[in-house]
Amino acid sequence: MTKRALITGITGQDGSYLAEFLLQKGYEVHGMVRRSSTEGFERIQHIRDRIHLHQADLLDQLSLVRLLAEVRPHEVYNLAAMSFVPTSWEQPLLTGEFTALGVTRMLEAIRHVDRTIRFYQASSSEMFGAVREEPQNENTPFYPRSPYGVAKVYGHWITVNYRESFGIFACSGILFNHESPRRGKEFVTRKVTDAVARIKLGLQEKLYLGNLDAMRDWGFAGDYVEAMWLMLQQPQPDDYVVATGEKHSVRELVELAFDYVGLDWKRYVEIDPRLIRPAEVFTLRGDATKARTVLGWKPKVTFPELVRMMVDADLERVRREMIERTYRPL
Ligand code: NDP
Ligand code: GDR
Repeated sequence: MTKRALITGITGQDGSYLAEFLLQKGYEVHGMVRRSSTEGFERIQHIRDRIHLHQADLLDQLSLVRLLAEVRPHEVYNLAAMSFVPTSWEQPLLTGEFTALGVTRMLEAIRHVDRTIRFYQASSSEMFGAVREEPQNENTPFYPRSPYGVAKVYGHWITVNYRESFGIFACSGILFNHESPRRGKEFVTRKVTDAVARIKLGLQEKLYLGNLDAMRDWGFAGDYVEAMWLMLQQPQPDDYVVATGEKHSVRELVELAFDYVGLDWKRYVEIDPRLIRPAEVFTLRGDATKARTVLGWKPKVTFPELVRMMVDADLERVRREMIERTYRPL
């Protein structure tokens, strides 16, 4: 029997990698997209003819009920969210509606349409925020530091609650930062690798950053989507931390990326105080022992490999764009 999966947030970084992964596993892949006057399907363009896209919205309860009734998925991966932390201070209510209450809407749809659907919730290490314990595991208390983090804590607990209240196979994956050449350019890793490529090729002079001392546990997105899938294949639903167990500072990231192309970062990087957050998450490092022992999951790409992969991809893309601009017909 062909398994059907529904992915919300399929146009995002993780959604695109997960869609590829599930196609490889032989799934029929459905994606939920919100209506926009300009379609943003770049990350899934290459698999566009192999997936099924449906319009619905996490803000619209009935649209979710209709979608589940139509697709009848075996698995739902809820990846859609307002995922950029600084924007959550600018739009705290929308962040709550979407990133927090949106989870309840999807769980309600499952409860009413088909309780046998397996559900994955994209929870985040941002829920740990300012907690002092390190490394953080599934039992570490939450101390979120942004409206985004607070919304994710709600999403996490409502997932646990629907599992305990209604017996829904609902899992919360507490994923630490994961990056790739498909990462949005507003996130620090991609902002750095894009700037390194543009500076190297003479298109940019400076890179403005915020807190260089912030430390994160950075992994590769392609590795992390496998953990999402593994969670839904277990005999029992549960929650898992997914991380590399290593942390690095933004300064190390910058140094590594500039070094790789033979540039001295100190000549190009400036601090812009406007990029310092109202409340910072200074350091995060995950303990993925449970994912390793129960799911048999482990990360494959190391931090230096990840940075080099992203710089290489940005160099190639920027070069291609330069050639396209030069040879564009008049
Ligand atoms: P992206 O920002 O790349 O993708 C987010 C997706 O959600 C996009 O498909 C986007 O659709 C949709 N979306 C965003 N904002 C809204 C909104 N206001 N209304 C409707 N749809 C919206 O995120 P990632 O792929 O990196 O992350 C996937 C999920 O995992 C998110 O829930 C994120 O919070 C969570 N997460 C991510 C981590 C990471 O390091 N990447 C770590 C831990 C958790 P559209 O194309 O229409 O904008
Ligand atoms: P984060 O990722 O907030 O951890 O959330 P981001 O890459 O935005 O920031 C990481 C750290 O870098 C510091 N920083 C900067 N960040 C950005 N974006 N731009 C800068 O110029 C800059 N300078 C320094 C930040 O202060 C921060 O400490 C990501 C998102 O994907 C969330 O959706 C996800 O839940 C978490 O990772 C885990």
